[in-house]
Amino acid sequence: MQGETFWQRTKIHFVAACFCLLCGGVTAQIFNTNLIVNGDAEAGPGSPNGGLVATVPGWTTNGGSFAVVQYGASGGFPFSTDPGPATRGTNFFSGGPTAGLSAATQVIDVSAGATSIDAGSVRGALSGYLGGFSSQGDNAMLTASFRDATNATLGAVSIGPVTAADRQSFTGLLYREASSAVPAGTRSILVTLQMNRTDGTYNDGYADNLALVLLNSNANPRLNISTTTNTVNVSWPTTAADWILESSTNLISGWTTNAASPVIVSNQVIVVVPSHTNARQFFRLRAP
Ligand SMILES: [Ca+2]
Ligand SMILES: [Ca+2]
Repeated sequence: MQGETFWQRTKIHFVAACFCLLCGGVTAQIFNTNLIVNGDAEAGPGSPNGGLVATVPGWTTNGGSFAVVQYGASGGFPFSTDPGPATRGTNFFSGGPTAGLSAATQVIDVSAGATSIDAGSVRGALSGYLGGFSSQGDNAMLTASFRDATNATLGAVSIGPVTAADRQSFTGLLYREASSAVPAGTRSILVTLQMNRTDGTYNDGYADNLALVLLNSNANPRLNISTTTNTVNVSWPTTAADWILESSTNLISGWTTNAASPVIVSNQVIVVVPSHTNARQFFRLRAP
């Protein structure tokens, strides 16, 4: 229950019950948001045939033949209907036409979160879709390396590779996620996307929708509540838009995902709950 926020409501009046929630006084921009720039491969051009593109915004390509390719490109690439992200846009990352090993990196400055990181309250969640071509073993890996102020590596978290067996030899991309505590002393994170070729000439390691989100247990979103005659309006900041609202008639058990659909107004996620459905109801947010 630590770090969660609860609200208690009665038929007569509403009582704000806030437990275990502390504001850490940190810069919120680095928490609860995807820190990878252009993780979806949509910020620049995509090749219609698997070839190289002029630029890959946000990424530094480290040799190899790192490429951005359109779904459905000619030559045998994933289609928009193949396994992969539900929202996949136009492009994905690829190992490219010639190299056995292709890589791209980006460095994320997280020094603004130093206080919380050094207090040990921050976790890094890495996720993305990784894949390959048919029965070939070509694959992709994504690694986030936590580095101190001198760029020495303190730890890492990675996802992949997704094997041909994982894909049951279908062309496409599968979701993977992993998380790790961010070590005290971390000031930057080196993100490395690496594609490895095992078959043929083309490097068919594929990736899309890559995300690195830092979660700060000392800066969990706060729930707000307001009422009208017939409704209870529960809201929280859009910086935690992917958190899940749960409700129960008691604090001990019975927590279920609230069925009401959220709407976003300005910088708030709002869930409107019909009033007086229960004599007492509690709400909490669960991290995704
Ligand atoms: Ca994409
Ligand atoms: Ca290949």
